[in-house]
Amino acid sequence: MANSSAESEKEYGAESITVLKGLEAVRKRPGMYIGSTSARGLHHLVYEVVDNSIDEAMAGHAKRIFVTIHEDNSITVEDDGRGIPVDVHPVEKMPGVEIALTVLHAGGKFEKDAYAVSGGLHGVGVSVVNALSDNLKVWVKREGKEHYMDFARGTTTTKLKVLRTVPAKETGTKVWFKPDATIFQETTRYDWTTLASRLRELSYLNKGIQITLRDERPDESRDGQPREELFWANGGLRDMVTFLNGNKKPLHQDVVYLDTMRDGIAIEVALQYNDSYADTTFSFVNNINTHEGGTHLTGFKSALTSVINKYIERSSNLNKKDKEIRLSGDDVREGITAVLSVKVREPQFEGQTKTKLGNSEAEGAVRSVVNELLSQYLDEHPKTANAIIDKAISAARAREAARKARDLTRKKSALDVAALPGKLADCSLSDPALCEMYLVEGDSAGGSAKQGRKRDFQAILPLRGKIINVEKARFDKVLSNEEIRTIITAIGTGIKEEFDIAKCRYHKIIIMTDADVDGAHIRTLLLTFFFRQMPELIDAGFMYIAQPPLYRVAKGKEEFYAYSEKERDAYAERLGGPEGRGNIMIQRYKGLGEMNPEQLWKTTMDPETRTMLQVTMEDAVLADQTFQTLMGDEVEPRRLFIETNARFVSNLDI
Ligand code: 0RA
Repeated sequence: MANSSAESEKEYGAESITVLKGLEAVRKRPGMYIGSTSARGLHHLVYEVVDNSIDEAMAGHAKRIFVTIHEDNSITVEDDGRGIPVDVHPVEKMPGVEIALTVLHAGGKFEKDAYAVSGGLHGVGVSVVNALSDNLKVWVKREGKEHYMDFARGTTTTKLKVLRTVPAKETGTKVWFKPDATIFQETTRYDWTTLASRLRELSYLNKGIQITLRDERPDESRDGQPREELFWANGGLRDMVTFLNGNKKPLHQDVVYLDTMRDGIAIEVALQYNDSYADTTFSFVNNINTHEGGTHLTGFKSALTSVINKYIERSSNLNKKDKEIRLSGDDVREGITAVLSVKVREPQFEGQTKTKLGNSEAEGAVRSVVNELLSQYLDEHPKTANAIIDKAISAARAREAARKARDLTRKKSALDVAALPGKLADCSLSDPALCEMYLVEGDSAGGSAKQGRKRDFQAILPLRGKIINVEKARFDKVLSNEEIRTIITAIGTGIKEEFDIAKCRYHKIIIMTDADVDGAHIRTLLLTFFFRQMPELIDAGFMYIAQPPLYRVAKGKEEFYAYSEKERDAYAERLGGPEGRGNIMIQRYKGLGEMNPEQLWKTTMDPETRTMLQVTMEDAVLADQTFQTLMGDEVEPRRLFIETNARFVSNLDI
């Protein structure tokens, strides 16, 4: 039975009023605490609970974590740590476990180990999960007893009690929760792949921890057997690099690996070069993917460039010409797959998405560690060192040759906004926050879009030529592609070193392609380009995918547009009514070109009624894999992907 608020006030005094206020705030503005109430926020609840178990494991007290998705999409997270404290807190006058689950930002109320660092992007604590759950139950095994409590929407429903005695060495915490469907209105369904990717990533970032994910929801393909996967990386980031290079050809067998402490910062680096031209570097701070980089990454990059240049200087087996070469950062990162993870006590996150490390001390610490240990590694592994410098030198040569061949001034002016491409039908407003640009496949659809658009805020850029596959070409070649240059120019940000998001001319860049295989291919090429060359646009939430309808269902003057077969059938049913289907016309759109301007506006471009997918960087590791799957030479995974839709795209109604 839930305590009435009057009753709990009497029992707990003033503290509980603060508690109620805190959790009320969470329920009122959940987005402030978990980012959003979409699928992303729903999954965030699990990460928030798991982060606590990871903290306990990072402090050396837990080894195993079990995450279970139950049939009703409720979740259990269990660990074998010390157990959340159950003794009554002298100031709060509540058991520790109750504080953790009902007081916002309760973390500081506990004595933490001297070297403990906390993960979690928002780091808001489990009380937020409690507030956003219909019910939450917690079991704590500690000091030879199993304790229990439960809650409803954040308020205590069963106060702490002892269930049974257990052997003293048996300790741990188990949390079960069922997300509140009135908060998570979009969906309460957990996605295996989303959870698995993050748990896999956490296992790489915290070597030795065993994380098991189990799915108890029925699935015919498994014949009633629950799906289960264990994530356990004894090699830490080494295993992550091997995983990331899975579809690529490594240039050396070993994964270069460093793992040490410096100035109170735990620093771990793994890297391996492959024969591609892409730079696949990921950086993390306290288990959070720092998409925007920061001081730690700056330290890593500058040390990498310097170490490789110095290695060349002192190499005896290089000719004079090679010895004189100066490698740039781009040269030494061509074909690299690298992961950098640091753990700092008080991270300062900055930037658009708060995924850029600001702590200045991290730069020097990472730089000096990489300088020392990477030089030493290369000296001790000459075969690996040679493979790396060969790659970097050939990158430098290619770049130099391309630079000489290119008319630099022409390139510069071509990317200047002053020289806006003629085929761009620009909008008349100039405030980027109001403006959107459609990248439209083909001239005929481009024509319809131009006529159908609202020209004050909608710009149209028809794409007709081939878009280059950026996975398989050096940057210079990418830039020489006519369509790519047009896109860069129209967006206005510039690219690479010159990239400046403040110059972005549209805050919505919408890819609009046909709903067929060619369309999916073009969309993927474009996404690969943006992911590789302008990830900041994805981070900023500027990238979208248009959703044109697949069917028009009409009878007389009544018409509906359907975005799936299910919808089509439902509309047909509705139009048909109890009298039968009569003269219902069903038209299947094979391409955007089959719609007239008015239809295109109504179904796909009108902000009042359209549905778009927002492209997110939620899981860059997975996105990179996805791009590789798509762009690699294997046909079957590509076909499968196109059929099952883009993993890195999350649903969003605009
Ligand atoms: C603070 C202190 C102690 C344990 C924990 C927090 C803890 C929290 C969670 C949340 C999920 N699993 C957890 N495991 C441990 C223990 C302090 C001590 O025993 O001295």
